[in-house]
Amino acid sequence: MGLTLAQKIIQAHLISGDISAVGSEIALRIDQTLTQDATGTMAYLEFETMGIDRVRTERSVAYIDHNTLQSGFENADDHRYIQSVAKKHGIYFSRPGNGICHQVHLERFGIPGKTLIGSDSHTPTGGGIGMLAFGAGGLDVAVAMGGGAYYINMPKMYKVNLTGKLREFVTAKDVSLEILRILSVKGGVGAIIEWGGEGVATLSVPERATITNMGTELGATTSIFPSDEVTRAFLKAEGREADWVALASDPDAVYDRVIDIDLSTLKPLIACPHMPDNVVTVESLKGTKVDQVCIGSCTNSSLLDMLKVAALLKGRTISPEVSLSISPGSKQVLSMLAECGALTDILASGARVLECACGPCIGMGFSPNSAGVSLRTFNRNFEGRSGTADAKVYLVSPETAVAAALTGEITDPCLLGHMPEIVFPEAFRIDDSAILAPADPEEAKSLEVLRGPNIKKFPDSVPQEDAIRAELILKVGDNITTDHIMPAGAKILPYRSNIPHLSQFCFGVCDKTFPERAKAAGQGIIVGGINYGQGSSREHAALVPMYLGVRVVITKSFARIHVANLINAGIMPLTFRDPADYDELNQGDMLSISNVYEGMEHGEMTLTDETTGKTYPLVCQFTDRQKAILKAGSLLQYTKQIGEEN
Ligand code: MIC
Ligand code: SF4
Repeated sequence: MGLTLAQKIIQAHLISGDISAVGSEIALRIDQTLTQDATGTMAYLEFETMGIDRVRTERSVAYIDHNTLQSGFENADDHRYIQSVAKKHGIYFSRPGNGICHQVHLERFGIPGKTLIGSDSHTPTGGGIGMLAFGAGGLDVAVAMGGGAYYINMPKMYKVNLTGKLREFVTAKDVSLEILRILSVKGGVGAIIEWGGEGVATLSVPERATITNMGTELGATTSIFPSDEVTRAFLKAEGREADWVALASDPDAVYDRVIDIDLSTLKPLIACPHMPDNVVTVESLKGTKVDQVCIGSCTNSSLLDMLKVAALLKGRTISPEVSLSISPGSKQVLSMLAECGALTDILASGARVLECACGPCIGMGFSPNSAGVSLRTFNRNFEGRSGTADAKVYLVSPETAVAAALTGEITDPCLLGHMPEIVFPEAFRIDDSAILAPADPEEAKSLEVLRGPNIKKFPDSVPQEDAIRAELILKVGDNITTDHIMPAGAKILPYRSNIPHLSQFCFGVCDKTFPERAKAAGQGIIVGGINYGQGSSREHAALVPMYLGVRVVITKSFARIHVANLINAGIMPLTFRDPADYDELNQGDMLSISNVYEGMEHGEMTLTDETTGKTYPLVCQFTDRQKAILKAGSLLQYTKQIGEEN
């Protein structure tokens, strides 16, 4: 039986496990890692605790892209810390302003067939050039930098079979929104999505990267495209043709599910507030008044996207009612826009050009007006993420974004006439001056790591005991995102290395009293619905609840990266055997679980609600490694224990 492309790369990197046993734990050798600043500080603090001098990967890169406002000393200190730690330990450092991690990694470092993990959930962007790239918690990235394996459950294999060719004004973003419409934000859970079929050859690398990037919103483990002549041309334009290899699945590869999409039948689509899968046609919302339009983010900030935007804006002026921001994805993109004059066309239209960074996507400025309607080419429109609690954020393609910026209302971009022809350059402008190489091992020994006062000690974790008795301190519904659990934004992001300060904002979107109540309770249990912890990879969504005394989270189901982060932080994730039991529990109830260790072995525990006297079966499927991590209190403690034993 033939193998899928992902199975081939997994096979070539397999340290332990069985690729034919779907759902079982496998361990992978990791070739490359990336971090960004919002998760990076914590990841490097964790790496330092492991006491390893130099990274053991083929390539590790630290990017500064999320938190570039430097509204106080905190960001600047974190950046200096990351720069110094990178130099000392063999990690490349991409300076603030050089671009968004996923865009720059694709341009300068990604290699087809290699494995990559990144402390950012959109790391699967690398799948656009045939990398097997996963988003992970900071601690998992720290372990991989130290040469340790990356553990996942062997995913199912889905294939999206593309036929036809996109029509004018229908884009890769619309393909992403179409698959979200079909599968929903939990439809990819436990699966790797491979894009194949004759339609693949019609998509450029940036378009493929838009699609693999948004595979994250499906909850997929990752997404991947084959590496073909299109990939080769892209790498050649980056001066890296030598990194190219041809990669494809075997013709007789077997998939668990095949979804057919005929590209020629798609229409411009739009995701409505507040979920990326809330998708309808642009046409169906035509005439809706728009206050703000933002173009950029790791999903849609490539040179191709920006050239299209510039061509559509050329000679036109945006509506006086709309504020338009454009953030090119990298210094390469911005300088090429400047060189060919496209930047002038963008500026002449009335747009505001922002730094090459995440910016508004993570709520770093550009929050909409009260109850404002914001059309964004981003990948997430979770409630409150923009920084304005009552804003209505819609996700669209760059073309649809321009149409709204020009007319002041949601408009089908097809009404803009014809798409001007875009001449795509054969060679990109290569300038790596903002990527700093690490010191050589000899020089590194004498280098000092620079720490600012905002960097607080990593919080102590507590080993899971054999019996738990704690109050149900918070009950939440379905699809709770890590943006709900640990919000980001301009006011909070500077404190990503300061867990005590961050903790004041935990679950602020759902219940502002949570941090105080959790502290007062001493220890607590959270109950949630389906797909708990979807979205960002931020391990802060586990570390902060851990700091606030959360010992157990019981849900109907969890998102993949978050469940790993909970275990890494020593919080036990459990699920209801019967999802209907969720309805029986009330916030404030006193809950208990006894015989925890025995339950871990049998995969089942019993929850007693002492307030009502009722009992409920809970399910747990921990591997031996996960049980050991929970008993040790955290992955860090466990790694230390193993180190001491060896
Ligand atoms: C996001 O898009 O939510 C982020 C910010 O990039 C996160 C990482 C973080 O919270 O730092 C992600 O996607 O993992
Ligand atoms: Fe940055 Fe937004 Fe991409 Fe996250 S989704 S990496 S915040 S651009």
